[in-house]
Amino acid sequence: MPMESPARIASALASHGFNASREAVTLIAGADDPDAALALAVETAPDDALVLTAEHVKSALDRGRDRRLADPDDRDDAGGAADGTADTDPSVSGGTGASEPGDGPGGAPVETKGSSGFVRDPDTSKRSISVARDITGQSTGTGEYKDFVRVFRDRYEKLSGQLRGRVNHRPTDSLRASPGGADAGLVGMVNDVRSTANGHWLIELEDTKGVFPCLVMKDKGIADLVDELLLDEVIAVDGTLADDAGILFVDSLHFPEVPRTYQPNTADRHVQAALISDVHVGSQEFMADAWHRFTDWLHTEEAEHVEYLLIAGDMVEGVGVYPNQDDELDIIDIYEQYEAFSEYLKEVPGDMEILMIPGNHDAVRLAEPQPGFDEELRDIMSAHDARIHGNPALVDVEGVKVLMYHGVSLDEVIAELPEAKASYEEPHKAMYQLLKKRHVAPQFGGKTRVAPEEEDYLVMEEVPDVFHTGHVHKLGWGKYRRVIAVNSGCWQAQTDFQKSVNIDPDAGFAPILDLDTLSMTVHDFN
Ligand code: D5M
Ligand code: FE
Ligand code: ZN
Repeated sequence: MPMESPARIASALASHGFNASREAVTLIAGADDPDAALALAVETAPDDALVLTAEHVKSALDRGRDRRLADPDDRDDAGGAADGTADTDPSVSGGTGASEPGDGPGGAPVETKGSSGFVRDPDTSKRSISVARDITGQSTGTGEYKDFVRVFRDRYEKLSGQLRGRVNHRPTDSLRASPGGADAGLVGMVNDVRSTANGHWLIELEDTKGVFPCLVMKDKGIADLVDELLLDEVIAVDGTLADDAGILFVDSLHFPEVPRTYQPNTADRHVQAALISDVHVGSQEFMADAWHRFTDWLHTEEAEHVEYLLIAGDMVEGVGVYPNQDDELDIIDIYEQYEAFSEYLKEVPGDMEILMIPGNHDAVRLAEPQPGFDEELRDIMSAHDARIHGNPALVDVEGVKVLMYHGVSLDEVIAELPEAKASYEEPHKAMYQLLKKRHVAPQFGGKTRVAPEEEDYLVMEEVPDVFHTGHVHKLGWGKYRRVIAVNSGCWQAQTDFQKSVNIDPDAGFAPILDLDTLSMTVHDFN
């Protein structure tokens, strides 16, 4: 990779202990001899500077030029290429100059020109980013039975609140005491779904008073909806009680849903966010080159408005996540993995806001909601001052509500539902199901581990404007009732395990979201 690559420059500066501003990197990249410019900037920056600014670079380059003018013998170590001599610092990698064919041998003065003549200057005063709800620091659950009861009650309360208007709910105990043949509604948590010998469906719904059997006849035209049911989700049904009031014949079935009339929020100015996930640093399959191309691109004019980077989990490959994972590790120590990740993060322009949540490969508890990284890991990743939150997290970015969730439950949704409703090829459709159920991980006890907390953090109390997940390593996006669902792919090439089960990952893509229009473009860095 040529020395003038912004990612290389940022990482070289980082190795000298500097976090650099985007303009500083651009100035160095645009110098005729970026390597020399970098050395000069490092040499002349104040000892106590944590961030290398454009001012530092400019004054370093000015000094370098003055020195060159004053003392011709000194020219080689101060941007020597500017005078067209062939024997400038041979340590500059081969790409220098070759990637800027328009410059000609005479070159422009070193101090002003960015690569592609562009200097970024974001107006950071307009930025706003905050997290509404996050388990980090709030975890109280001890894993006792009563904690599970409490979290399920909370789930039921929150979601039944969303469903109450839909049916004329009566608690299961009062249903049982009702006259046979009466119309009745029930809001309940799905306890069991099974098909009967005659091809009908028996759904057991549970509320705080008990369990009640509900029968969906195969000719009712709602069998399609039964296909979508997951255990432990909360739904509402309407129908007629049997003569002995012992069972409810279902006429209609309702999910909590995103209202059809939902109008998403948008930002007040043209600004963009890159939504990525599953970086998997530490894996032999981590695609460093694609990552460099991505971070280089972030320094270009085309990415001028990309001011936020949201990462939905799996920063590192982790250790002991899956059987035999060690064979595919490039870095075997978990802390060293985070240190390496932190270095890659430093390639991202210094002025960008980064927010990240953990995934199942990260060094936090596996059960969801997952708290954000502990102090030790935060320290390791502190250079870029990234915001670290739990999984899931509801993030407000300039008014746009982005629900970030790593996505382990997607494996479950895809395994349980028919292919047309949820598949690895179209991960966004599995996300639509979660939006419909207003819960990021409805089914308990399967692939998704759930930690019982004071309340159910996994309920979508608010409708998000954007739902951002990862985990399945497939790129897919679409709109569900005006809500954008995007699964952002990964930065890890196919692993042996994935080969063995035919998972063909979408690696090296960066979905870019316009926060003012909520439109998406995907950039390919392969
Ligand atoms: O998981 C990436 C995807 O691959 C996700 O759909 C789970 C699946 N996966 C990967 N490795 C395994 C193993 N060993 N068993 C079961 N499922 C697996 P990620 O967790 O991001 O690596
Ligand atoms: Fe992953
Ligand atoms: Zn994952």
